[in-house]
Amino acid sequence: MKNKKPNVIIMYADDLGYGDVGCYGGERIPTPHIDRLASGGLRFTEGYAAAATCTPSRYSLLTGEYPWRNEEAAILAGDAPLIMASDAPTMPRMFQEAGYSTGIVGKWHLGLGSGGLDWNQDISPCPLDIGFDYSYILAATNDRVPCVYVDGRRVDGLESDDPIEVTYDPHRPFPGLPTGRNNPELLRMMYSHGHDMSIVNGVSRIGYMRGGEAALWDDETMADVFLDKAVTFVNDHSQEPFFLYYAFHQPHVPRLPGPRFVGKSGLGPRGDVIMEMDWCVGQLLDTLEEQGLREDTIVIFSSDNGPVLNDGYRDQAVELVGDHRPAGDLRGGKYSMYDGGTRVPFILSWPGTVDSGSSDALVCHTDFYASFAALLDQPLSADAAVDSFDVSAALLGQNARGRTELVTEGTQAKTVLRQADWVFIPPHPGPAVNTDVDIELGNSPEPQLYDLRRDLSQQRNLADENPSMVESMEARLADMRACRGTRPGTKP
Ligand code: NG6
Ligand code: CA
Repeated sequence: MKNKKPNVIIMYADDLGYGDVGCYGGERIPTPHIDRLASGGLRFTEGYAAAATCTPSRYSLLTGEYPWRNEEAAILAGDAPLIMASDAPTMPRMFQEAGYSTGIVGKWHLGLGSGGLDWNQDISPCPLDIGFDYSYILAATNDRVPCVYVDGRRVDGLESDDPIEVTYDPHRPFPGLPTGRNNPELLRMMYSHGHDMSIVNGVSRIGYMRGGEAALWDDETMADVFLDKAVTFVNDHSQEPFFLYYAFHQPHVPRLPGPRFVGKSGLGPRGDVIMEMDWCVGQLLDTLEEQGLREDTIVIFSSDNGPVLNDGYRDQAVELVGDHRPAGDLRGGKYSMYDGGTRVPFILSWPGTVDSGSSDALVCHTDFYASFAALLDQPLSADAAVDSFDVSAALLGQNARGRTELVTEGTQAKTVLRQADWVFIPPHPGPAVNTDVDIELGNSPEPQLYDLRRDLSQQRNLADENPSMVESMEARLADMRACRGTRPGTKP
Protein backbone atom coordinates (compact mmCIF):
# COMPACT_ATOMS: atom_id res chain seq x y z
CA MET A 1 0.00 0.00 0.00
CA LYS A 2 1.13 3.54 -0.68
CA ASN A 3 1.85 5.81 2.28
CA LYS A 4 -1.35 7.74 1.84
CA LYS A 5 -4.51 5.90 2.78
CA PRO A 6 -6.55 5.34 -0.38
CA ASN A 7 -10.03 6.74 -0.69
CA VAL A 8 -12.66 4.08 -1.18
CA ILE A 9 -15.84 4.47 -3.21
CA ILE A 10 -18.35 1.65 -3.44
CA MET A 11 -20.81 2.25 -6.24
CA TYR A 12 -23.71 -0.09 -5.74
CA ALA A 13 -26.39 -0.66 -8.36
CA ASP A 14 -29.88 -1.86 -7.47
CA ASP A 15 -30.97 -5.00 -9.35
CA LEU A 16 -28.31 -4.88 -12.06
CA GLY A 17 -27.60 -8.31 -13.53
CA TYR A 18 -24.40 -10.11 -14.42
CA GLY A 19 -25.14 -9.82 -18.13
CA ASP A 20 -26.48 -6.27 -18.18
CA VAL A 21 -23.20 -4.46 -18.75
CA GLY A 22 -20.82 -4.54 -21.69
CA CYS A 23 -17.76 -5.71 -19.77
CA TYR A 24 -19.66 -8.84 -18.69
CA GLY A 25 -20.74 -9.68 -22.23
CA GLY A 26 -23.91 -7.61 -22.54
CA GLU A 27 -24.19 -6.26 -26.07
CA ARG A 28 -27.45 -4.39 -26.04
CA ILE A 29 -27.11 -1.64 -23.42
CA PRO A 30 -24.19 0.74 -23.89
CA THR A 31 -22.28 1.02 -20.59
CA PRO A 32 -19.05 2.76 -21.66
CA HIS A 33 -18.19 4.15 -18.25
CA ILE A 34 -18.60 0.93 -16.31
CA ASP A 35 -16.64 -0.75 -19.10
CA ARG A 36 -13.92 1.89 -18.78
CA LEU A 37 -13.72 1.17 -15.06
CA ALA A 38 -13.37 -2.54 -15.81
CA SER A 39 -10.79 -2.15 -18.54
CA GLY A 40 -8.55 -0.16 -16.19
CA GLY A 41 -9.28 -2.37 -13.21
CA LEU A 42 -9.93 -5.88 -12.06
CA ARG A 43 -13.12 -7.58 -13.18
CA PHE A 44 -14.25 -10.42 -10.95
CA THR A 45 -16.12 -13.19 -12.66
CA GLU A 46 -17.12 -14.86 -9.39
CA GLY A 47 -18.10 -11.88 -7.29
CA TYR A 48 -21.22 -12.24 -5.21
CA ALA A 49 -23.75 -10.26 -3.27
CA ALA A 50 -24.66 -11.99 -0.02
CA ALA A 51 -28.32 -12.22 -0.98
CA ALA A 52 -30.69 -12.07 -3.92
CA THR A 53 -32.54 -9.05 -2.54
CA CYS A 54 -31.56 -5.64 -1.32
CA THR A 55 -31.83 -5.35 2.45
CA PRO A 56 -29.92 -8.53 3.30
CA SER A 57 -27.18 -7.79 0.76
CA ARG A 58 -26.67 -4.28 2.05
CA TYR A 59 -26.81 -5.43 5.64
CA SER A 60 -24.03 -7.88 4.90
CA LEU A 61 -22.00 -5.31 2.96
CA LEU A 62 -22.00 -2.91 5.90
CA THR A 63 -21.70 -5.40 8.77
CA GLY A 64 -19.58 -8.20 7.33
CA GLU A 65 -22.11 -10.60 8.79
CA TYR A 66 -24.23 -13.09 6.86
CA PRO A 67 -27.71 -11.62 6.65
CA TRP A 68 -29.46 -14.79 7.80
CA ARG A 69 -27.95 -14.19 11.25
CA ASN A 70 -30.37 -11.29 11.59
CA GLU A 71 -33.94 -12.30 10.95
CA GLU A 72 -34.88 -8.68 10.33
CA ALA A 73 -32.55 -8.56 7.34
CA ALA A 74 -35.33 -9.17 4.82
CA ILE A 75 -36.91 -6.75 2.32
CA LEU A 76 -38.03 -3.94 4.60
CA ALA A 77 -41.10 -1.74 4.48
CA GLY A 78 -40.39 1.98 4.09
CA ASP A 79 -41.23 2.67 7.73
CA ALA A 80 -39.24 -0.21 9.24
CA PRO A 81 -36.87 0.49 12.14
CA LEU A 82 -33.11 0.37 11.65
CA ILE A 83 -32.01 -3.27 11.76
CA MET A 84 -28.57 -2.60 13.25
CA ALA A 85 -27.83 -1.63 16.80
CA SER A 86 -26.33 1.85 17.07
CA ASP A 87 -23.19 0.45 18.65
CA ALA A 88 -22.84 -2.43 16.18
CA PRO A 89 -19.46 -2.74 14.50
CA THR A 90 -19.83 -1.64 10.90
CA MET A 91 -17.52 -1.09 7.97
CA PRO A 92 -18.12 2.68 7.81
CA ARG A 93 -17.32 2.90 11.51
CA MET A 94 -14.11 0.98 10.88
CA PHE A 95 -13.24 3.57 8.21
CA GLN A 96 -13.98 6.36 10.70
CA GLU A 97 -11.66 4.74 13.22
CA ALA A 98 -8.99 4.62 10.53
CA GLY A 99 -9.32 8.40 10.13
CA TYR A 100 -11.66 8.49 7.14
CA SER A 101 -14.55 10.81 6.42
CA THR A 102 -17.48 8.61 5.55
CA GLY A 103 -20.56 9.28 3.47
CA ILE A 104 -23.58 7.54 2.04
CA VAL A 105 -25.54 8.87 -0.91
CA GLY A 106 -28.53 7.07 -2.42
CA LYS A 107 -30.59 4.08 -1.45
CA TRP A 108 -30.50 2.97 2.17
CA HIS A 109 -33.16 0.31 2.83
CA LEU A 110 -31.84 -0.80 6.22
CA GLY A 111 -34.55 0.90 8.25
CA LEU A 112 -34.65 4.17 10.17
CA GLY A 113 -35.62 5.04 13.74
CA SER A 114 -36.62 2.51 16.31
CA GLY A 115 -40.29 2.00 15.49
CA GLY A 116 -43.24 4.34 15.02
CA LEU A 117 -41.01 6.90 13.33
CA ASP A 118 -42.23 10.50 13.14
CA TRP A 119 -40.87 11.72 9.80
CA ASN A 120 -41.35 15.33 10.85
CA GLN A 121 -38.77 15.25 13.63
CA ASP A 122 -35.09 14.41 13.77
CA ILE A 123 -34.68 10.85 12.55
CA SER A 124 -32.72 8.71 14.93
CA PRO A 125 -31.08 6.27 14.66
CA CYS A 126 -30.10 6.71 11.03
CA PRO A 127 -26.93 6.20 8.95
CA LEU A 128 -25.22 8.93 11.00
CA ASP A 129 -25.49 6.62 14.02
CA ILE A 130 -23.84 3.58 12.50
CA GLY A 131 -20.69 5.12 11.08
CA PHE A 132 -21.51 7.67 8.41
CA ASP A 133 -20.47 11.30 8.86
CA TYR A 134 -22.61 12.36 5.94
CA SER A 135 -25.89 10.90 4.74
CA TYR A 136 -28.24 11.83 1.91
CA ILE A 137 -30.57 8.97 1.22
CA LEU A 138 -33.85 7.63 0.07
CA ALA A 139 -35.14 5.67 3.02
CA ALA A 140 -36.09 2.38 1.42
CA THR A 141 -36.68 1.91 -2.31
CA ASN A 142 -37.97 4.16 -5.05
CA ASP A 143 -41.18 2.15 -5.17
CA ARG A 144 -41.92 2.59 -1.47
CA VAL A 145 -43.24 5.53 0.50
CA PRO A 146 -42.22 7.96 1.87
CA CYS A 147 -41.07 9.40 -1.47
CA VAL A 148 -38.75 11.96 0.07
CA TYR A 149 -35.03 12.40 0.57
CA VAL A 150 -33.55 12.29 4.04
CA ASP A 151 -30.69 14.75 4.49
CA GLY A 152 -28.83 13.80 7.66
CA ARG A 153 -31.60 13.48 10.22
CA ARG A 154 -34.25 15.54 8.45
CA VAL A 155 -36.58 15.05 5.54
CA ASP A 156 -35.20 17.42 2.90
CA GLY A 157 -37.50 20.29 1.97
CA LEU A 158 -40.24 19.45 4.44
CA GLU A 159 -42.49 22.35 5.38
CA SER A 160 -43.63 22.44 8.98
CA ASP A 161 -47.26 23.22 8.11
CA ASP A 162 -47.53 20.15 5.86
CA PRO A 163 -46.39 17.19 7.94
CA ILE A 164 -45.81 13.73 6.49
CA GLU A 165 -47.77 10.69 7.56
CA VAL A 166 -46.84 7.18 6.52
CA THR A 167 -48.50 3.82 7.04
CA TYR A 168 -47.99 0.34 5.73
CA ASP A 169 -51.09 -1.01 7.39
CA PRO A 170 -53.18 -2.40 4.49
CA HIS A 171 -56.34 -2.03 6.50
CA ARG A 172 -55.83 1.61 7.34
CA PRO A 173 -55.02 3.62 4.22
CA PHE A 174 -55.66 7.33 4.62
CA PRO A 175 -59.36 7.82 3.85
CA GLY A 176 -60.08 9.63 0.60
CA LEU A 177 -56.46 9.56 -0.53
CA PRO A 178 -56.12 8.44 -4.17
CA THR A 179 -54.49 5.07 -4.72
CA GLY A 180 -53.36 3.19 -7.79
CA ARG A 181 -55.99 0.58 -7.08
CA ASN A 182 -58.91 3.03 -6.90
CA ASN A 183 -57.69 5.74 -9.25
CA PRO A 184 -55.84 4.12 -12.16
CA GLU A 185 -56.84 7.13 -14.28
CA LEU A 186 -54.26 9.16 -12.33
CA LEU A 187 -51.36 6.87 -13.26
CA ARG A 188 -48.80 7.46 -15.97
CA MET A 189 -47.18 4.07 -15.36
CA MET A 190 -49.47 1.17 -14.59
CA TYR A 191 -48.60 -1.36 -11.91
CA SER A 192 -48.68 -5.06 -12.67
CA HIS A 193 -48.43 -6.59 -9.22
CA GLY A 194 -48.30 -4.86 -5.85
CA HIS A 195 -47.52 -1.13 -6.14
CA ASP A 196 -51.18 -0.09 -6.11
CA MET A 197 -51.18 2.16 -3.07
CA SER A 198 -50.31 5.86 -2.70
CA ILE A 199 -49.70 7.82 -5.90
CA VAL A 200 -46.66 10.08 -6.12
CA ASN A 201 -45.76 11.77 -9.43
CA GLY A 202 -48.37 9.72 -11.25
CA VAL A 203 -46.86 6.42 -10.08
CA SER A 204 -48.48 4.30 -7.43
CA ARG A 205 -46.15 2.86 -4.81
CA ILE A 206 -45.97 0.38 -1.97
CA GLY A 207 -47.40 1.87 1.23
CA TYR A 208 -49.47 4.92 1.99
CA MET A 209 -48.36 8.47 2.62
CA ARG A 210 -49.86 11.90 2.74
CA GLY A 211 -48.55 15.40 3.30
CA GLY A 212 -45.01 16.60 2.76
CA GLU A 213 -45.89 17.90 -0.73
CA ALA A 214 -42.88 20.22 -0.98
CA ALA A 215 -40.52 17.41 0.01
CA LEU A 216 -41.69 14.81 -2.52
CA TRP A 217 -38.97 13.63 -4.83
CA ASP A 218 -39.11 13.87 -8.57
CA ASP A 219 -38.18 10.47 -10.01
CA GLU A 220 -36.80 11.94 -13.21
CA THR A 221 -34.19 14.06 -11.40
CA MET A 222 -33.26 11.49 -8.76
CA ALA A 223 -30.08 10.46 -10.59
CA ASP A 224 -28.96 14.07 -10.81
CA VAL A 225 -29.77 14.77 -7.17
CA PHE A 226 -27.71 11.85 -5.90
CA LEU A 227 -24.88 12.46 -8.37
CA ASP A 228 -24.65 16.06 -7.24
CA LYS A 229 -24.38 14.96 -3.58
CA ALA A 230 -21.76 12.34 -4.42
CA VAL A 231 -19.68 14.81 -6.44
CA THR A 232 -19.95 17.41 -3.68
CA PHE A 233 -18.87 14.86 -1.08
CA VAL A 234 -15.76 14.00 -3.11
CA ASN A 235 -14.94 17.66 -3.73
CA ASP A 236 -15.41 18.50 -0.06
CA HIS A 237 -13.12 15.71 1.10
CA SER A 238 -10.41 15.82 -1.52
CA GLN A 239 -7.75 16.59 1.09
CA GLU A 240 -8.38 13.70 3.48
CA PRO A 241 -9.11 10.01 3.10
CA PHE A 242 -12.78 9.31 2.49
CA PHE A 243 -15.13 6.38 2.14
CA LEU A 244 -18.19 6.97 -0.03
CA TYR A 245 -20.99 4.48 -0.42
CA TYR A 246 -22.81 5.63 -3.54
CA ALA A 247 -25.93 3.51 -3.77
CA PHE A 248 -27.79 3.98 -7.04
CA HIS A 249 -31.56 3.61 -7.28
CA GLN A 250 -31.27 2.19 -10.80
CA PRO A 251 -32.42 -0.07 -12.39
CA HIS A 252 -34.94 -0.80 -9.61
CA VAL A 253 -38.59 -0.06 -10.35
CA PRO A 254 -40.18 2.35 -11.07
CA ARG A 255 -37.79 3.08 -13.91
CA LEU A 256 -38.09 6.75 -14.75
CA PRO A 257 -34.94 8.13 -16.32
CA GLY A 258 -34.23 11.81 -16.81
CA PRO A 259 -35.31 13.18 -20.22
CA ARG A 260 -31.81 12.82 -21.74
CA PHE A 261 -32.04 9.05 -21.46
CA VAL A 262 -35.64 8.37 -22.43
CA GLY A 263 -35.75 5.96 -25.36
CA LYS A 264 -31.96 5.82 -25.67
CA SER A 265 -31.44 2.09 -25.17
CA GLY A 266 -34.23 0.73 -27.33
CA LEU A 267 -34.95 -1.70 -24.49
CA GLY A 268 -37.43 0.55 -22.75
CA PRO A 269 -37.00 2.28 -19.40
CA ARG A 270 -34.97 -0.54 -17.85
CA GLY A 271 -32.22 -0.16 -20.45
CA ASP A 272 -32.51 3.62 -20.32
CA VAL A 273 -31.97 3.84 -16.56
CA ILE A 274 -28.96 1.53 -16.83
CA MET A 275 -27.50 3.98 -19.36
CA GLU A 276 -28.31 6.81 -16.98
CA MET A 277 -26.58 5.05 -14.09
CA ASP A 278 -23.58 4.34 -16.31
CA TRP A 279 -23.41 8.05 -17.11
CA CYS A 280 -23.41 8.82 -13.37
CA VAL A 281 -20.49 6.40 -12.91
CA GLY A 282 -18.63 8.34 -15.60
CA GLN A 283 -19.40 11.68 -13.99
CA LEU A 284 -18.01 10.58 -10.65
CA LEU A 285 -14.90 9.12 -12.28
CA ASP A 286 -14.41 12.44 -14.07
CA THR A 287 -14.70 14.23 -10.74
CA LEU A 288 -11.92 12.06 -9.32
CA GLU A 289 -9.77 12.85 -12.36
CA GLU A 290 -10.42 16.56 -12.02
CA GLN A 291 -9.40 16.44 -8.37
CA GLY A 292 -6.27 14.48 -9.21
CA LEU A 293 -7.55 11.69 -6.96
CA ARG A 294 -7.93 8.84 -9.40
CA GLU A 295 -4.76 7.01 -8.37
CA ASP A 296 -5.52 7.61 -4.71
CA THR A 297 -8.97 6.09 -4.92
CA ILE A 298 -10.18 2.52 -4.97
CA VAL A 299 -13.42 2.46 -6.94
CA ILE A 300 -15.63 -0.58 -6.64
CA PHE A 301 -18.69 -1.11 -8.77
CA SER A 302 -21.20 -3.86 -8.05
CA SER A 303 -24.89 -4.63 -7.62
CA ASP A 304 -26.98 -5.62 -4.61
CA ASN A 305 -28.67 -8.56 -6.35
CA GLY A 306 -29.45 -10.04 -9.74
CA PRO A 307 -31.79 -8.73 -12.40
CA VAL A 308 -35.55 -8.72 -12.81
CA LEU A 309 -37.59 -7.49 -15.76
CA ASN A 310 -41.15 -7.11 -14.51
CA ASP A 311 -40.82 -6.19 -10.84
CA GLY A 312 -44.29 -4.70 -10.53
CA TYR A 313 -44.88 -2.11 -13.26
CA ARG A 314 -45.86 -2.42 -16.90
CA ASP A 315 -42.81 -0.63 -18.22
CA GLN A 316 -42.16 -2.86 -21.26
CA ALA A 317 -39.03 -4.37 -19.77
CA VAL A 318 -40.29 -7.80 -20.82
CA GLU A 319 -41.66 -6.82 -24.21
CA LEU A 320 -38.53 -4.96 -25.34
CA VAL A 321 -35.81 -7.18 -23.92
CA GLY A 322 -35.24 -8.96 -27.25
CA ASP A 323 -32.11 -11.08 -27.11
CA HIS A 324 -30.61 -9.18 -24.18
CA ARG A 325 -29.96 -11.54 -21.29
CA PRO A 326 -29.75 -9.56 -18.04
CA ALA A 327 -28.28 -12.46 -16.08
CA GLY A 328 -25.99 -13.56 -18.91
CA ASP A 329 -25.51 -17.33 -18.83
CA LEU A 330 -26.60 -17.59 -15.21
CA ARG A 331 -29.81 -19.27 -14.11
CA GLY A 332 -32.44 -17.33 -12.19
CA GLY A 333 -32.33 -13.66 -11.22
CA LYS A 334 -33.38 -11.42 -8.37
CA TYR A 335 -34.97 -13.43 -5.50
CA SER A 336 -33.37 -16.66 -6.76
CA MET A 337 -31.15 -19.20 -5.04
CA TYR A 338 -29.51 -19.85 -8.40
CA ASP A 339 -26.44 -17.88 -9.31
CA GLY A 340 -28.39 -15.28 -11.26
CA GLY A 341 -29.68 -14.04 -7.90
CA THR A 342 -26.34 -13.24 -6.33
CA ARG A 343 -23.49 -13.38 -8.82
CA VAL A 344 -23.17 -9.81 -9.99
CA PRO A 345 -20.87 -7.43 -11.84
CA PHE A 346 -17.98 -6.82 -9.46
CA ILE A 347 -15.20 -4.47 -10.48
CA LEU A 348 -12.36 -2.99 -8.46
CA SER A 349 -10.19 -0.30 -9.92
CA TRP A 350 -7.14 1.38 -8.39
CA PRO A 351 -5.02 2.75 -11.20
CA GLY A 352 -1.31 2.58 -10.60
CA THR A 353 -1.66 -0.05 -7.88
CA VAL A 354 -3.99 -2.77 -9.14
CA ASP A 355 -3.21 -4.20 -12.55
CA SER A 356 -6.06 -4.48 -14.96
CA GLY A 357 -7.42 -7.88 -15.88
CA SER A 358 -9.94 -10.36 -14.65
CA SER A 359 -10.00 -12.66 -11.65
CA ASP A 360 -11.96 -15.79 -10.89
CA ALA A 361 -11.34 -15.53 -7.15
CA LEU A 362 -14.50 -16.23 -5.16
CA VAL A 363 -15.31 -12.96 -3.38
CA CYS A 364 -18.40 -11.48 -1.77
CA HIS A 365 -19.48 -8.02 -0.67
CA THR A 366 -19.45 -9.40 2.87
CA ASP A 367 -15.65 -9.50 2.58
CA PHE A 368 -15.04 -5.80 2.05
CA TYR A 369 -15.17 -5.09 5.78
CA ALA A 370 -12.39 -7.49 6.87
CA SER A 371 -10.41 -6.84 3.69
CA PHE A 372 -10.33 -3.07 4.12
CA ALA A 373 -9.67 -3.47 7.84
CA ALA A 374 -6.62 -5.57 6.92
CA LEU A 375 -5.49 -3.10 4.30
CA LEU A 376 -5.70 -0.26 6.82
CA ASP A 377 -4.28 -2.26 9.75
CA GLN A 378 -7.44 -1.79 11.75
CA PRO A 379 -7.99 -4.48 14.38
CA LEU A 380 -11.25 -6.42 14.27
CA SER A 381 -12.87 -7.45 17.52
CA ALA A 382 -14.28 -10.97 17.76
CA ASP A 383 -17.83 -9.66 17.35
CA ALA A 384 -17.03 -7.58 14.27
CA ALA A 385 -17.41 -8.70 10.67
CA VAL A 386 -17.98 -12.27 11.81
CA ASP A 387 -18.46 -13.71 8.32
CA SER A 388 -16.12 -11.38 6.48
CA PHE A 389 -12.89 -12.83 5.08
CA ASP A 390 -9.76 -10.89 4.44
CA VAL A 391 -9.50 -11.44 0.70
CA SER A 392 -7.58 -8.20 0.19
CA ALA A 393 -4.82 -9.91 -1.79
CA ALA A 394 -7.41 -11.27 -4.22
CA LEU A 395 -9.26 -7.95 -4.36
CA LEU A 396 -6.02 -6.18 -5.26
CA GLY A 397 -5.12 -8.83 -7.83
CA GLN A 398 -2.06 -10.08 -5.96
CA ASN A 399 -3.39 -13.61 -6.11
CA ALA A 400 -6.57 -15.38 -7.13
CA ARG A 401 -7.21 -16.94 -3.74
CA GLY A 402 -10.57 -15.76 -2.60
CA ARG A 403 -12.83 -17.73 -0.36
CA THR A 404 -13.10 -21.47 -0.50
CA GLU A 405 -16.62 -21.37 0.84
CA LEU A 406 -19.54 -18.95 0.68
CA VAL A 407 -23.12 -18.90 1.86
CA THR A 408 -25.58 -16.86 -0.17
CA GLU A 409 -29.33 -16.63 0.15
CA GLY A 410 -32.38 -16.34 -2.04
CA THR A 411 -35.46 -14.51 -0.90
CA GLN A 412 -36.77 -15.48 2.57
CA ALA A 413 -33.22 -16.21 3.77
CA LYS A 414 -33.11 -19.57 2.01
CA THR A 415 -29.44 -20.38 2.19
CA VAL A 416 -27.19 -21.95 -0.41
CA LEU A 417 -23.66 -23.23 0.14
CA ARG A 418 -20.86 -22.88 -2.34
CA GLN A 419 -17.62 -24.79 -1.80
CA ALA A 420 -14.93 -24.38 -4.45
CA ASP A 421 -16.80 -24.96 -7.73
CA TRP A 422 -19.73 -26.80 -6.19
CA VAL A 423 -22.97 -25.29 -5.09
CA PHE A 424 -25.53 -27.00 -2.93
CA ILE A 425 -29.14 -25.86 -2.70
CA PRO A 426 -30.98 -27.65 0.08
CA PRO A 427 -34.58 -28.71 -0.46
CA HIS A 428 -36.85 -25.76 0.23
CA PRO A 429 -40.61 -25.52 0.16
CA GLY A 430 -42.27 -23.04 -2.15
CA PRO A 431 -42.94 -22.54 -5.84
CA ALA A 432 -40.23 -23.34 -8.37
CA VAL A 433 -41.00 -20.11 -10.20
CA ASN A 434 -42.21 -16.75 -8.98
CA THR A 435 -44.72 -16.23 -11.78
CA ASP A 436 -45.19 -12.51 -11.08
CA VAL A 437 -41.61 -11.79 -11.98
CA ASP A 438 -41.07 -14.95 -14.05
CA ILE A 439 -37.93 -16.03 -12.24
CA GLU A 440 -36.90 -19.50 -11.13
CA LEU A 441 -36.43 -19.33 -7.37
CA GLY A 442 -34.57 -22.60 -6.85
CA ASN A 443 -37.19 -24.16 -4.57
CA SER A 444 -37.37 -27.91 -4.94
CA PRO A 445 -38.32 -30.85 -2.72
CA GLU A 446 -35.04 -32.45 -3.84
CA PRO A 447 -31.53 -31.40 -2.95
CA GLN A 448 -29.65 -29.75 -5.81
CA LEU A 449 -25.94 -29.92 -6.46
CA TYR A 450 -24.21 -28.21 -9.36
CA ASP A 451 -20.65 -28.09 -10.60
CA LEU A 452 -20.31 -24.49 -11.72
CA ARG A 453 -17.01 -25.09 -13.47
CA ARG A 454 -18.63 -27.43 -15.96
CA ASP A 455 -22.18 -26.23 -15.71
CA LEU A 456 -22.32 -22.48 -15.24
CA SER A 457 -26.02 -22.35 -16.03
CA GLN A 458 -26.90 -24.93 -13.35
CA GLN A 459 -28.70 -27.30 -15.68
CA ARG A 460 -27.45 -30.67 -14.41
CA ASN A 461 -28.38 -31.57 -10.86
CA LEU A 462 -25.66 -33.96 -9.68
CA ALA A 463 -27.09 -34.57 -6.21
CA ASP A 464 -28.14 -38.15 -6.87
CA GLU A 465 -24.68 -39.07 -8.13
CA ASN A 466 -22.89 -37.46 -5.17
CA PRO A 467 -24.82 -38.36 -2.02
CA SER A 468 -21.82 -38.00 0.27
CA MET A 469 -21.10 -34.50 -0.98
CA VAL A 470 -24.74 -33.57 -0.46
CA GLU A 471 -24.57 -34.94 3.06
CA SER A 472 -21.39 -33.14 3.97
CA MET A 473 -22.49 -29.82 2.50
CA GLU A 474 -25.83 -30.07 4.24
CA ALA A 475 -24.04 -30.72 7.54
CA ARG A 476 -21.61 -27.87 6.95
CA LEU A 477 -24.44 -25.44 6.29
CA ALA A 478 -26.16 -26.52 9.49
CA ASP A 479 -22.89 -26.10 11.41
CA MET A 480 -22.36 -22.62 10.10
CA ARG A 481 -25.88 -21.60 10.96
CA ALA A 482 -25.24 -22.80 14.50
CA CYS A 483 -21.97 -20.83 14.82
CA ARG A 484 -21.60 -17.21 15.78
CA GLY A 485 -19.33 -16.45 12.89
CA THR A 486 -17.26 -18.04 10.17
CA ARG A 487 -14.35 -15.60 9.86
CA PRO A 488 -11.10 -17.06 11.16
CA GLY A 489 -10.65 -15.54 14.61
CA THR A 490 -14.34 -15.29 15.47
CA LYS A 491 -15.54 -17.54 18.22
CA PRO A 492 -17.29 -20.77 17.19
C1 NG6 B 1 -40.87 -6.67 -3.49
C2 NG6 B 1 -41.59 -5.76 -4.48
C3 NG6 B 1 -40.60 -5.40 -5.56
C4 NG6 B 1 -39.36 -4.77 -4.96
C5 NG6 B 1 -38.77 -5.70 -3.92
C6 NG6 B 1 -37.61 -5.11 -3.20
C7 NG6 B 1 -44.01 -6.24 -4.70
C8 NG6 B 1 -45.03 -7.09 -5.35
N1 NG6 B 1 -42.73 -6.47 -5.05
O1 NG6 B 1 -41.71 -7.01 -2.45
O2 NG6 B 1 -41.18 -4.53 -6.48
O3 NG6 B 1 -39.67 -3.54 -4.38
O4 NG6 B 1 -39.74 -6.02 -2.96
O5 NG6 B 1 -36.54 -4.96 -4.04
O6 NG6 B 1 -44.31 -5.38 -3.89
S1 NG6 B 1 -35.12 -4.78 -3.41
O7 NG6 B 1 -34.21 -4.69 -4.54
O8 NG6 B 1 -35.15 -3.56 -2.64
O9 NG6 B 1 -34.86 -5.96 -2.61
CA1 CA C 1 -32.03 -4.64 -5.21
